Amino acid sequence: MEFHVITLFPEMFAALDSGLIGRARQQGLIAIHAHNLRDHGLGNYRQVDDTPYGGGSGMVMRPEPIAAAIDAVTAERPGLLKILMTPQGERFDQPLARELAGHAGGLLFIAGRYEGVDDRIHELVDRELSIGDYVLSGGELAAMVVIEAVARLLPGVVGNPESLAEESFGDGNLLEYPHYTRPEEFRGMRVPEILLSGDHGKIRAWRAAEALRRTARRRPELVANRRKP
Ligand code: 9D3
Repeated sequence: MEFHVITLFPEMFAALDSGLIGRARQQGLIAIHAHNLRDHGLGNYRQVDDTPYGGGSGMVMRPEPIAAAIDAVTAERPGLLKILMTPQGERFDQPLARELAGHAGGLLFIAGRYEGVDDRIHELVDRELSIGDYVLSGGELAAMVVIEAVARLLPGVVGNPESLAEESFGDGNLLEYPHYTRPEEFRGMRVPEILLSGDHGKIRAWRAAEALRRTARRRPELVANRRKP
């Protein structure tokens, strides 16, 4: 799948050269292209922002450079789903990641800076997404979060498909059971005896109970909204 981003900071996307996503790029399973919005800036100063009509603090991104960048990217790739990253967008979650992973035509993200984009840009995009209720300096990190969450769901990106199926939010909507590895005792803390017992039926039941117990404690809303198996 192709991921495209329109941004004033294309160099930030080098962060996706590492790890699982970097390997998926090397293997040709995904491609990530960051397009510099400045290339479509206006005039000798390549202006991309301006003062808000009606007054107020901060700057607003002008619509023409964003529209020109969208047109340039989509001209050769008409199938891209256009996604504006904005604090006012729909909250991104795992079901939405799965939905976006099914969009074979690829994804185009618009990452804003300053106080936001001219409101008329909303007409040019298909979706608007937020990654959560906290203030970032721009949409770049948010776009990277979505790219990573979507890319891991694509065939071949995660080597062992079982680890995908077992992940939190992947099916039962609960947090994961606790994991342990060597040593059996670490700073006085023992690995739960049942995990050393070799009784896989009991282990499975213990893990299910632990997952439910810690989810109820830490994220009670996940238990309340649980999809029944
Ligand atoms: C001081 C102005 N802010 C009031 C809360 C508005 C504002 C505008 C632009 C706040 C943040 C931003 C930049 N953020 C994003 O572009 C963004 C974002 C975010 O900040 N949080 C969660 N998801 C996203 S997606 C894009």
